[in-house]
Amino acid sequence: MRIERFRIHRLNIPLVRPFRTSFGTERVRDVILVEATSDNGISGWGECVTMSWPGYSYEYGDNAIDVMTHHLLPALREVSDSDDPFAVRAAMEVVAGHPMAKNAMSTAMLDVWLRERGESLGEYLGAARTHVDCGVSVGIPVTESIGELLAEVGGYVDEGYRRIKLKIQPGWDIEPIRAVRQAWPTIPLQTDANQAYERSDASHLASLDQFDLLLHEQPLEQDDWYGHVLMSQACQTPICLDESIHSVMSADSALQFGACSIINIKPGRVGSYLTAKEIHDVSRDRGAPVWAGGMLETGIGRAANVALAALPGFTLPGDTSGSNRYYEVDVTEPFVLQDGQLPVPTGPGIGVDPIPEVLRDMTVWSTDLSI
Ligand code: SMG
Ligand code: MG
Repeated sequence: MRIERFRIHRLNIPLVRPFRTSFGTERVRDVILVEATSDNGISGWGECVTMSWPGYSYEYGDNAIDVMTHHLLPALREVSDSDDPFAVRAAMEVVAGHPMAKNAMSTAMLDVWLRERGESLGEYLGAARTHVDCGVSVGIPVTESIGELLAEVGGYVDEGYRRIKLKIQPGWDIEPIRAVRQAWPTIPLQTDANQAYERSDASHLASLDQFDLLLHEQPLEQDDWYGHVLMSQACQTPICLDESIHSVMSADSALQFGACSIINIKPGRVGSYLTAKEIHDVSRDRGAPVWAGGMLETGIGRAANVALAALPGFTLPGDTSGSNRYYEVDVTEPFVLQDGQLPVPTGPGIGVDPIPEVLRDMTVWSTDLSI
C-alpha cells in the first residue's frame, strides 16, 4: 500500500459561543482537515489544530498549509509506502518545529494504515478503557460578567461534565473562581492562564489555594522553566504545563526539575500521537498524572483525542467535550456526552469519517497534493 495523495480541506465553522482566552477571542473555527488517500482507495484523516492567527503558538492556518505543502509533503515522499508509523515521524524531522502541521499529516497516514489493518487507534495506542471522563474548558465571558460565567458553567454542570476548567488572566481570577466555587462547592475545578502571569504573581496565585483547585495550567511563559519551579513551590495547587511541553525531553525535564507535576497532552502540540503516547509513558514512569488537552477540534480530532485519553495514565478528565460544546453541526456524527463521558471509538483507525454533505457545505477552500 502506498499513500498517493493528500487533500487539504479548509472549513469555517462558527463556534456556538465566542471562546475568549488570555491571548484572544475565537468566534469562527478555521478548521484544517488533512485527508490521505492510498493506492487501494483508503482515506485517512488528521486535523490540523492551528488557530487562524498565531496566538496560542507561532503556528497558524496559513503557515501550516505552507509547511505541509512545501516542506512536509516532499519529506514524506520517501515514506509514502512505509508500513512503519515511526519511520513517518522520523522523515518529518527534517522540518524544525511545526508540530501541528506534522501531526495532521502523520495522523492522516496513520489512520490509513490502521484502517487497512482493521485496528482502531485506541487499540494501537494501548487504550485501557471504553469511555473517558470529560471536562470542559470555559472561556472568559466577552462581557466579563460573573453572572454570565455562572450561567455557562451551570449549563455544563447540568449536562454532566466531570470537571470545569476556567480560563484566567490577571484581573479575571479570584472573583470568578470564588463565585464558581461557592455555587458548586465540590465540583473538580482547575484554571488555565495560557502564560498570562509573571513570576512576581506567585503569592497572588497561591491565594487561590483556598478554592481547592485541581491544578493551575501554564501560568507563566512557556520558556520560564525556573519560574514554574518557583510557582510550584509557592502554590499548594499543583502546576500543570501545556504550551511548555513540546517533546518527551521537555516533559521529562519539567517533571524532573519540579516545574510541574501534571502534564496536559495535546498531540498537535508535540507533533504526533506516537510522541503523545511516549509523553504519557514517561509521565507514568515518574508518577505524574496526565490528561488530554483540546484545541476546539471537530469530531475528527476529537475521535483521536478520545482514543488517546483512554490510555491508563490519563487519570484526570480531559478537555474532551461533546460536539455541542463547540458546534451546532459537527463534521462527523456528533460526540454526545453520556453521564459525563464519551465513548472511545472502536472502528478501524480513528473510527469516524466526515459526513460528505457537511464537509462540502462548510469547506471554503481545498487543494490536492500528489506525493
Ligand atoms: O478543545 O475544549 C477545547 C479547548 C480547550 O482550553 C482549551 N484549549 O490552552 O488548553 C488550552 C486551550 C487552547 C486553545 S485556545 C483557543
Ligand atoms: Mg492550556
